[in-house]
Amino acid sequence: MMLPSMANLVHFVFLIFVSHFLHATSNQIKESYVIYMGSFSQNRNPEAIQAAHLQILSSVIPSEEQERVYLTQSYHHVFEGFSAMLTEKEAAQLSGHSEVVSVFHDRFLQLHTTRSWDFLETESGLRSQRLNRRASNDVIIGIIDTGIWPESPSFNDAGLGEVPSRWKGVCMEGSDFKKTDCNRKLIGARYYNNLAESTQPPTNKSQIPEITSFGSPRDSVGHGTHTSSTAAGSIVTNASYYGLAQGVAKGGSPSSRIAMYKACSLGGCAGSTVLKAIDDAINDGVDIISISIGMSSIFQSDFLSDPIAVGAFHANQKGVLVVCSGGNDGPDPFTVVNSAPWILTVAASSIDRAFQSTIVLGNGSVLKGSAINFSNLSRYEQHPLVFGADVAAEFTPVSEASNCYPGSLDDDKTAGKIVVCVDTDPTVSRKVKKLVAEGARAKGLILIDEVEKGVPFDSGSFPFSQLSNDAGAQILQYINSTKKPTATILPTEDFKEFKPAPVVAYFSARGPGGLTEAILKPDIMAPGVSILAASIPAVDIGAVPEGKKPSDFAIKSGTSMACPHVAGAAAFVRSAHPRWSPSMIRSALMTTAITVNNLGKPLTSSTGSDANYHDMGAGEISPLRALSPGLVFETTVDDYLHFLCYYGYKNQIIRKISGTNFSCSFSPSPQLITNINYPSISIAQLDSKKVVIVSRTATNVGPSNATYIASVDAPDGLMVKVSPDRLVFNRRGMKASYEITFSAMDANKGYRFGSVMWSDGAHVVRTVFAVNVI
Ligand SMILES: *[C@@H]1O[C@H](CO)[C@@H](O)[C@H](O)[C@H]1NC(C)=O
Ligand SMILES: *[C@@H]1O[C@H](CO)[C@@H](O)[C@H](O)[C@H]1NC(C)=O
Ligand SMILES: *[C@@H]1O[C@H](CO)[C@@H](O)[C@H](O)[C@H]1NC(C)=O
Ligand SMILES: *[C@@H]1O[C@H](CO)[C@@H](O)[C@H](O)[C@H]1NC(C)=O
Ligand SMILES: *[C@@H]1O[C@H](CO)[C@@H](O)[C@H](O)[C@H]1NC(C)=O
Ligand SMILES: *[C@@H]1O[C@H](CO)[C@@H](O)[C@H](O)[C@H]1NC(C)=O
Ligand SMILES: *[C@@H]1O[C@H](CO)[C@@H](O)[C@H](O)[C@H]1NC(C)=O
Ligand SMILES: CC(=O)N[C@H]1CO[C@H](CO)[C@@H](O)[C@@H]1O
Repeated sequence: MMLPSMANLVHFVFLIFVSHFLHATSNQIKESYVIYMGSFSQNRNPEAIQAAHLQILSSVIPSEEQERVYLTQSYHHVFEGFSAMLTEKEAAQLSGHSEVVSVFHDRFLQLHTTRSWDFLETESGLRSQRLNRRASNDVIIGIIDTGIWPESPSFNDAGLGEVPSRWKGVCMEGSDFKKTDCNRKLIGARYYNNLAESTQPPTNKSQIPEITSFGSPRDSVGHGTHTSSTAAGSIVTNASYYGLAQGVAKGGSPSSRIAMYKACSLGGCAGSTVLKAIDDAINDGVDIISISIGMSSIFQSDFLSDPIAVGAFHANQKGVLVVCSGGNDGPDPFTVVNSAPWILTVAASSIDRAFQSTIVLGNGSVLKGSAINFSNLSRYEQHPLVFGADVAAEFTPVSEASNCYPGSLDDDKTAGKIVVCVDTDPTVSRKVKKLVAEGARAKGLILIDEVEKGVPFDSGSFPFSQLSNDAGAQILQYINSTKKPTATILPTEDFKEFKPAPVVAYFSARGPGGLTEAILKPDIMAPGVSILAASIPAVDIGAVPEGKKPSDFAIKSGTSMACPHVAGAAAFVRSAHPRWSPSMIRSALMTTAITVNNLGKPLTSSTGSDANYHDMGAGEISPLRALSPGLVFETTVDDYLHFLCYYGYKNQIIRKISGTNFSCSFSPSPQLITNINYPSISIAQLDSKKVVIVSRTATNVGPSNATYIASVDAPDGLMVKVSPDRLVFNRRGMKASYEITFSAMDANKGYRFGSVMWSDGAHVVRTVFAVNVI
């Protein structure tokens, strides 16, 4: 027998020690888990359900730790489940329980403006004519977000009728929020205790734990106030951000009601809390739920371990449309989140408003930068100009100083000067660069950053402007060409009717979806760059220009801002068609979306290349056109159950989720997902030697007698044939089916994009497709 060497022995002992240690800790660390138990089927009261859940929970928790038998959240309105603090082992035990569908880590979800603490936005792309239409004011939009600032003029209820009698929601009070803060616009407000705050079990063990809430529905972040007013804010004339973007501010559906579910704080939102908010919102009676939050695209989990996907499924089953932001992790492919087929997933675009801040160089050159700043510098006074690399602090790499890296600038050399920095290191955000320049007592900052230039940054009163690479090269050349370079940065001006617009925002998350490529995601695009909407009064020093009152409005960017535009548009469509199902509304918005910009050219992404359907979904929303789509593609709950089946979930699980006797008619097969009656088409794999046949069923929602003729827009080498290519309807509500045959004889490999259009002369019904040729 060979003796282990001393070193090996030590290593061996060490490993035993470490694995013991890891074993022990992984069995002791308690983390928050969500235990999802499917549809609410039995006629039990909440107390009985909670008691049953506590019993299940106590079956896995050792008797000496019974104080942990405590539900941090309890779901018992529309679906069943709870969240609790568990060890990994206990969680695994619960996932084997016969009544449990899934057990998942209670992850923190992000507000989809995470990159937009840097960002800004403009005015709603929804045009004004439609306000003149007589719209029902019975549509209720539930917003799951950071709370609301009820005093904002956007939430005044002038002209609104009584709160719809079916409304079952509440207006929860807090130390700084009274029942009277709700009105006929803001009809409900709930808040939830955060994960971190709810980990303390109750002291009295014999009590059925009652979740004691504290806090307030009031927004202390600004995000929820902004999204709420974008979705359904009342009309506010002469709104502006310190004079910028001046005009009428209003939500996508100014006649709709708002209910706020404050599940998030500045740091994000616990998934368990978001799930609770969805359960409450459905039960309260909302028609549409707007969620501008999601998982990071890196941590996407499967549909049944994603609280938004789970909650949205049940919402859809109850006739509630759920609209979600697709995330800000673009422009790489596979970054879109909230991509379940029962969610309306939103991408972000720019609008036709630009914020420019002019730079005047000492030699007389004028450069157009992009920024929102309230610079007090004047055209007539020049300031010394330096490149960051030339004013590096001692022992600092020049590359760091050229990027305005924290600590990289020599204060003595930057004080009183305008500093120029580049953006070759993406780890340092614009916000940080601005703080670095400000901290180094610079007079202003000029940033050379081609990519983020399209999303103007709000630097408050610090003079700031952002240049393209070309203009940046010119300014660096100028600095080199003269002994005493100088410049000034003028305050921002906004330009309307900026062209081209809309343009896909570079940050907007892209398809295809990471979980399945057989559903085309995102679904649709809406304004999400530099959007003006209500906010909380600014609290940061420096954010308020000297001598001004804090603004009631703010300019923000992100798919967070795009999502409530679509929620508002959906409410608008619903107010005209109260009986339409969520999928009919989604179809109407998607098949009527616009794919050309205000120059009459195909929509582009921020790099200038043509945008494809993985960038923008079906295109930019057009709420007015969505009112009369002609035909719609209805996606039923049964379709979604088949989706789960094709995706690979077991019958038994699907029955629990749906609360029905559903039975899969086919074995799991990702290809079959393409056949779900969705208003767009995605083929995950098209073998160039084979054909794929996709079927769709259209429902006539236009005039009774209508004949639609098909036309196809297909890329070179891709054969697309529609059969029949003529659909005849003779009544409203009538359905007609057709097949589309795809074959890729000569098409290049990779994703190819196109569309099928049905037209009756008055309506054009556009179904976009993405086909992956292999
Ligand atoms: C615990 O709660 C029960 C039921 O509400 C009550 O009867 C009992 O007095 C409480 N015990 C303590 C220690 O507060
Ligand atoms: C509109 O707002 C601007 C700045 O906020 C103010 O100077 C102006 O007087 C206002 N105009 C009207 C008609 O209220
Ligand atoms: C601009 O504002 C700064 C402080 O915010 C002040 O020190 C400076 O004097 C102002 N300059 C002009 C020209 O008003
Ligand atoms: C400026 O001059 C330096 C040295 O003379 C040179 O390395 C650099 O490339 C020049 N930069 C530009 C933008 O011309
Ligand atoms: C200022 O300098 C830049 C860089 O050398 C040059 O491109 C530009 O033409 C100059 N402008 C004027 C008005 O001379
Ligand atoms: C499921 O099927 C059983 C037996 O066929 C029936 O008794 C039960 O009511 C059905 N349940 C539902 C939800 O349809
Ligand atoms: C539709 O066409 C049928 C004949 O095909 C006719 O009888 C009917 O009146 C028409 N309906 C309308 C509303 O025009
Ligand atoms: C607060 C402030 O200075 N706003 C200015 C921003 O820029 C516009 C256009 O130059 C001015 O009109 C505003 O006064």
